[in-house]
Order: sequence, then C-alpha cells, then structure tokens
Amino acid sequence: MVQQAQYHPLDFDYLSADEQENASVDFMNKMLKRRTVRDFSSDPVPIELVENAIRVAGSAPSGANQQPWTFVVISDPNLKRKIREAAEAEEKESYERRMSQQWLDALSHLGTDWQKPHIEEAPHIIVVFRKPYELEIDPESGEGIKVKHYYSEESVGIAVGFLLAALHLSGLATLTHTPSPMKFLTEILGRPSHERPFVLIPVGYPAESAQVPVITKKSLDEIMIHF
Ligand code: IYR
Repeated sequence: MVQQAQYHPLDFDYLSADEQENASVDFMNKMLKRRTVRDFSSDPVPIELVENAIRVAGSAPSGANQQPWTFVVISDPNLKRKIREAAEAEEKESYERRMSQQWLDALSHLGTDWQKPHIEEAPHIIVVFRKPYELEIDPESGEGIKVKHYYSEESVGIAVGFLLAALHLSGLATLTHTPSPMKFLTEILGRPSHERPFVLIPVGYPAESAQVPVITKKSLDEIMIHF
C-alpha cells in the first residue's frame, strides 16, 4: 500500500553567529581528539551510555528511512570470549594466508596482528548488522517476501559514524574492528541470515598504559575542493 506523505513543523535550533562559531569549534576540537583504541581497561561502563549512543545511531538518516540496522550489545564475558576466539581464528588465517602482501604493507604502520584481546577486555562489544532487506510475511499467501532496503551500505555507514561520535563525546573509547569473514557473528549471536555483520566495536575506557600509533590526517587542502 502506498503511504501518503504527512508533515509537521520542523523543530530546529537557530543559533546566533557566535553560538554557531563556538559550537563548530567545540565539536571540531572534541572530534579531532578521537582515536581508535586497542588497549582497553576492563572498568565497567554504564549500559545507559551505550543505549544513548545507539539511540543517536538509530536517528541517522537512512535510505527511505528504512533504518536497515540492528545493534547487538555483548557484555556477557562468556559470549565475549567466544567471539574473541572465533575472531582470532579468522584473523590468524587472514594475516597468515588470506591478506595480500600489499594489504599487510598498508597496515604495517598500525602494528595490528591477529590477536584481539580487546574483544574480551572491553566491557561492551557492539556488533552492527546491516539488513539489505526486510523479511515480511505476505498477509495473503502467508509466504515470506523480501522488501529491499535502499542504500543500506551508506545508511549503516552513516549510523556507525553517529555511534562513534556519540560514544567518544560520552568519554568512551572505541575500535572499529572488521574481522574477515564476519559470518561467525551471525551464527554466534543467533541473528537471521539476512542480517550481515558490518562492524564489531569494542567500547570502554582506554587502559592507562594505552598507546596509539603515530598517524597524521590529511589537511583540509588535501580533502576539500571549493568552487
Ligand atoms: N581486520 C584486520 C586487519 C585490519 C584491516 C584494516 I583495512 C585495518 O584498518 C586494520 C586492521 C584486523 O582487525 O586486524
């Protein structure tokens, strides 16, 4: 059935020029401090912080507002261990056999390897699933029908950006981890097969001894073209 568009007035905060300048610089400075962290403390993180960040992620724009995502949060130590073991088995195979020399060379400055202790150490893991389609039951035939989700890759990418920003601004550290292949996450977490694992994100406080690789970001001149 085709739904008619319905409208209500936009709720928008118009800021003064000063407020805009301050908000812009403040957000920029906070976000420029975000780093991907691989050494987590096991200090507990209130689940409310994770829930709020997922509310933010769930508010992201998405193709046809279809919200093609599921966020699975794992705080249970046994389940985290199971995921770590499965991720390490895949990653060992990848680092030792599947990844090209070119890929290994591109990564070498980050110092990563197949070992993923952070999956167990971080108090929470968020696994984001992408749903390329919804499975709905046809009311007439009773059969399952696939309802396509448009731009699901882009939509989930944007939502994960919101999620990482929200967690960072709540004083938490994250790691965007993509063990490959990730199918084991669908199985271990009991998700339906049409939900595709997109990224695994350990969330917590950095260990006091946490070190991060020395990296640089491209300057504005290198990434922005203004006509
Ligand atoms: N998935 C592996 C390898 C890896 C790949 C990229 I691209 C990175 O930016 C970092 C790591 C791992 O997580 O170690």
